Amino acid sequence: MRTGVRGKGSTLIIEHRLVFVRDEHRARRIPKIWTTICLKNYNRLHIILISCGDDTILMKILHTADWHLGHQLCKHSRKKEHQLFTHWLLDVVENNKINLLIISGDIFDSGFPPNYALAQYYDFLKRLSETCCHHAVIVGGNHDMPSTLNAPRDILKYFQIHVFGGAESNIQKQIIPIMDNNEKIQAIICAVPFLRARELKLNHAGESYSEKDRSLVRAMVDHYNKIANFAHTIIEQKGSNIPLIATGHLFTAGGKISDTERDLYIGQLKHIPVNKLSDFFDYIALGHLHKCQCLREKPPIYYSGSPIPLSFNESSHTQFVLIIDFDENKIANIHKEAVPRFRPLIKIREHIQNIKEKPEIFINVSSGELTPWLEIDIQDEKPQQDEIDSLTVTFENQHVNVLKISCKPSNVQHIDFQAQKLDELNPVDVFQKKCESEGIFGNDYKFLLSTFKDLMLIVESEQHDDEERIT
Ligand SMILES: [Mn+2]
Repeated sequence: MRTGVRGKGSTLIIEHRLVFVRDEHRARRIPKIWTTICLKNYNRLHIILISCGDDTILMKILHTADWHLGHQLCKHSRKKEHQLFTHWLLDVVENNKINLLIISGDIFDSGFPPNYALAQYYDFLKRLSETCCHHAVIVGGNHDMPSTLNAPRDILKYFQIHVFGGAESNIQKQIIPIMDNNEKIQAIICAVPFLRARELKLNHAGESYSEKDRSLVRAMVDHYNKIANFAHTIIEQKGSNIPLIATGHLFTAGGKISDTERDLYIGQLKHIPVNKLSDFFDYIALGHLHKCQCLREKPPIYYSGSPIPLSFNESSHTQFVLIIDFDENKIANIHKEAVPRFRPLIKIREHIQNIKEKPEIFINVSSGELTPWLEIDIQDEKPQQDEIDSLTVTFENQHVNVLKISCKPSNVQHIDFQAQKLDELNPVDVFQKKCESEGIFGNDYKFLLSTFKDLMLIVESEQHDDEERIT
């Protein structure tokens, strides 16, 4: 079909043609609309645009994880940053015509999130359902309480939002076909949340710590293989090449961790070797590590990382969400979309005298929408209290909020200059400080830390059981 718009001395010609393109195996011919726009100007022809139909890109997925809604940094709420992030994300969804959103765990920072965090989550899902993105798959992370995430799942299903707080007893329920407007399957998602020993029906009685870890890793790998085989059977029955995508919230061997995360993984063996994950999956969307990273190129396995830095140490790297384009059921492109830094987090490690002389050089950051937050790690032993107080005033005058000041531990004893409150520390930090004060280091410390983490898991799962009994 050809149309023309005639102007003074020039004509705009728009031509739509139906063409047939061979697929990559040259097995079938695919119809496409070929559009050409030309400007004929005093008999000279200028081609303005050639496009081969919007129908070539079948599906666009946005992969994100580790939002930690309800998180606090040194008792300061991250509500505003999360608000700006979710609004920005909705724009990204619209601008990129995303069809499917995947959130790979740690939606909330704790099992019992504050009401404002729940409101942010529901508000986001409501707004998402009003965009072009008609499907979402959300799985639980280690920070999420399965029952908290699962509570609204029956109603969310009506909005094509599929939620899996924990592993299902019938693994086939975790297989979600994503349908297009013509009820044709576009993709199959194997929704795997953070896997707990209890959900995998493991009985650790009489096993040593390392045996427990090994049997948990085996059970996790089995879970992925089982679900991949079920999904593969469905795809074979359909007789077509539907993309198969898995989610996960786990620690893989080879994953890069930040300084803050390193403490969490000392002595842990519960990481899955990447080569043990099934090749059936066209893409594996992971959460758990907060730094965006590619673990394997083919077939691709990615951690999206968290959208906001969850500690001052994590502020040194850029945060991303990932956009995966499928063309003819194959991955055509994986794009990292940088998340703006809504609030700069600055960490200064310096001698107090140097900071006092030129404070402005340390806070020379590109400004975000919100007041920057600052952590100062003074590289001197026992600085004067009035000097420390004056630092806070100096930075407050430059519109930077000082959240934390610590100083170099003395050689005699490891003491933070500013006494930290118990609720600023996580249980592992407290345990570490106790071991330090008792003079327990090296392998003894690693062994004790492993045992402590086992105890924490038992307490956590008992709390979860109690909570399930109540609901
Ligand atoms: Mn996390």
